[in-house]
Amino acid sequence: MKTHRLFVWLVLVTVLALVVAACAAPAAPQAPASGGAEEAAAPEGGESGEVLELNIYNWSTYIAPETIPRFEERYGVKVNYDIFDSNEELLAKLQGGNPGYDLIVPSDYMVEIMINLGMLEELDHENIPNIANLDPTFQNPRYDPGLKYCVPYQWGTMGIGYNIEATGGEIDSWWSFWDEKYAGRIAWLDDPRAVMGVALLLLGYDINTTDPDQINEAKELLLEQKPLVAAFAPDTGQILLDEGEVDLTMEWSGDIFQVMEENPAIRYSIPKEGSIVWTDNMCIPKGAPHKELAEKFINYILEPEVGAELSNYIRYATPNAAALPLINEEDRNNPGIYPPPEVMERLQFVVDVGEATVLYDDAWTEIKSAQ
Ligand code: N2P
Repeated sequence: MKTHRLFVWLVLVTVLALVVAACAAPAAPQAPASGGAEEAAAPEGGESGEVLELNIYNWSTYIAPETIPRFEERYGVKVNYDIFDSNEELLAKLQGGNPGYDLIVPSDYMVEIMINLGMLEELDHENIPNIANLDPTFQNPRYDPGLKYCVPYQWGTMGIGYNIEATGGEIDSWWSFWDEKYAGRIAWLDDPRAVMGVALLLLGYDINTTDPDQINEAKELLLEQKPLVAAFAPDTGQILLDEGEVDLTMEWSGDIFQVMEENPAIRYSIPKEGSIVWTDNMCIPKGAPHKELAEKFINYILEPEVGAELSNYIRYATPNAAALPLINEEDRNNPGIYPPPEVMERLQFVVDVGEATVLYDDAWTEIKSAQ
């Protein structure tokens, strides 16, 4: 009896200790779904010899299956990998303080915003010699001159993914999103600057306008079209399309090419009115616990074989000139992945619009909440 009570008491104390430990622990990023290397050779130990961890926060569908396990194995570290669906979500997650991430992947205009808010660490280029592998066009971007804070990861376009069996022909215009024939079969990306950018393009305005009247007109155009919309997809339009939930979706290039591999009815088009081109970047947020390891990871991604394997799997374009010869020929010659100059001419980059951001956010809230 006495032994039994002692046992119960020990169990209670242990449970209590576990609960207290769980509550005290900071919200740690989750382990990657891809799993980690079990037998890590020569671990990059911390001061007390424990295995170092790298906490990555990246977009969904944006890594190859081998990328993380090989890094873990090579450096004897463990990678925790979380995902986000939009630049705005990434900003919101970090704005109240870095919850422990070492590496994040914002797009161009978000890099600009984060630099201005003092949210990024400067990179030590000595730890990233493979920067030399980048194509010269990516070595000095407008949003981060001299790559002081970030290094390009992938680039691509935004366009229309569609099911050609449902449309009965090619789609080459954003106006098809206003075609009643697709009522309830259309998805936008849940991305304020991208969707407002399309409406501004159609009105003949700059996608980065700060003019309140033009932003208002773009909002009205989208409100008119709202009854036809099935969803504002959080970076999941390709799934809705693949599963037959919608016939047209706005999406990032590679996400559509990924589902096309299994579904021959799916197509991707960069509309004739123009669209958005973007570069996503590897950056280290202020307060990152493992800055040097993050720089090792950046350097690793810039290895030609690693970079090519990544792009060949996720089907976005590589900024890495040394990786380009290793890109599958089919993708290298695909105008949807590497658009020819005449298509590039009608593409624009989103830039930080400073105080006008609030006008976009307000318009977006109104559009999404309209019935
Ligand atoms: C991947 C999204 C690519 C990022 N799902 C677009 N900037």
